[in-house]
Amino acid sequence: MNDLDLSKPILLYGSSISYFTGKMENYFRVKEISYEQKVLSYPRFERTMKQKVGIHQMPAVELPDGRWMTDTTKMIQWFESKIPENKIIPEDPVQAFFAFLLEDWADEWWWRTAMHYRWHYSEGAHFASRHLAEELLSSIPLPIWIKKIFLTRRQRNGYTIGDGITKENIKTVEDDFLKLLEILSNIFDKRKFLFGNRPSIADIGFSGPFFRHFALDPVPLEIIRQKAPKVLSWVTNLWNARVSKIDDDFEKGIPKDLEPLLREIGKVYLPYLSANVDAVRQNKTKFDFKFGNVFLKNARYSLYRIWCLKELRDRYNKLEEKDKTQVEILLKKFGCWEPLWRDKNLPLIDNQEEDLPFRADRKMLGVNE
Ligand SMILES: N[C@@H](CCC(=O)N[C@@H](CS)C(=O)NCC(=O)O)C(=O)O
Repeated sequence: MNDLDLSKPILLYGSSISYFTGKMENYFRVKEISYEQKVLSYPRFERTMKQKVGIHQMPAVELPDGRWMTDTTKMIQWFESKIPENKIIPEDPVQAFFAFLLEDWADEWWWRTAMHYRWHYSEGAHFASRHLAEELLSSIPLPIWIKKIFLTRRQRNGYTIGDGITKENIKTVEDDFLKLLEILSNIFDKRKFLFGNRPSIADIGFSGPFFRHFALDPVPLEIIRQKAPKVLSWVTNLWNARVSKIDDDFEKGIPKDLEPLLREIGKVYLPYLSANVDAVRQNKTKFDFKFGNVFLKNARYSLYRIWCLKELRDRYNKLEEKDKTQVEILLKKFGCWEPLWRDKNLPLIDNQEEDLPFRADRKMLGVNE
């Protein structure tokens, strides 16, 4: 049933410097879905979201018929199912599997690095705390300097030092980012987007960390300008892309230069998801994770990311046999197969996230505050 009314704009509630709000904006733009970005200030936004979708996080979408939605991953899938033209999900199921894997990595792994560059460095923290204080906390009658201190502490305690980053491991977190830039530069040297000259769900995923964070916050922006200007072009290319006007198709199969990204997923991200499974099982809200160069101390556990792992597995399980064989061969080649299936019986709660995008059970990190 098509219950999407596009005759009126969709409302997108969120901050104009938010990771996931920026991701949703990139999606709406490339897909030419008209939307109006709106700010609801706190504490009203938090109250309204909890009432409408069960938890509070950014962004939220309000449909013209009054329904509210949350979670960019499931919202995008919902819009894609309602608007079959100009798809950003590749038709080739094997390609689609890997595009979703890249999207998940962009959403869940690069969040910490993005928060680090924004909140650890005073240039980033000054800019972002002032912006958020004025944008989101305007109805709270306190001086701006107090709001700035509050926001900076909240974000550091929640997402940087509170999520595994220490003085000792900052370098490994930053080296991880430099490696990402190198791999992406090599790709965008040859074509406009990850799977070809048209954007896919993988590009939309990466717009999360890049559009409102790495390509906006002073410290990472300068690094990108100096070391990876091609990546900056990709950010603008995506923002300007309109799928309806692009005739190019995706490249065939999995382009060879995506392999280093997929190998990183196998080496670091999937083992991290597995360490998170252990932590949730033992109800350890903080856990250490060490792999190769990456070393996190007291990272926050996440029930939401257990569900992300389940989603990746479900996506594989739903493939036709011939595609399964091909995906398995590729996952094995990239070192992703074993960590994807390492843990049996994931510690999910009953029916977790089954009502997304209209109702959510868990926030991205920790328990629901
Ligand atoms: N999986 C969610 C994640 C949304 C999310 O975590 N958004 C951040 C802001 S960009 C947030 O609202 N965090 C909640 C908080 O800081 O309390 C999505 O895809 O929409």
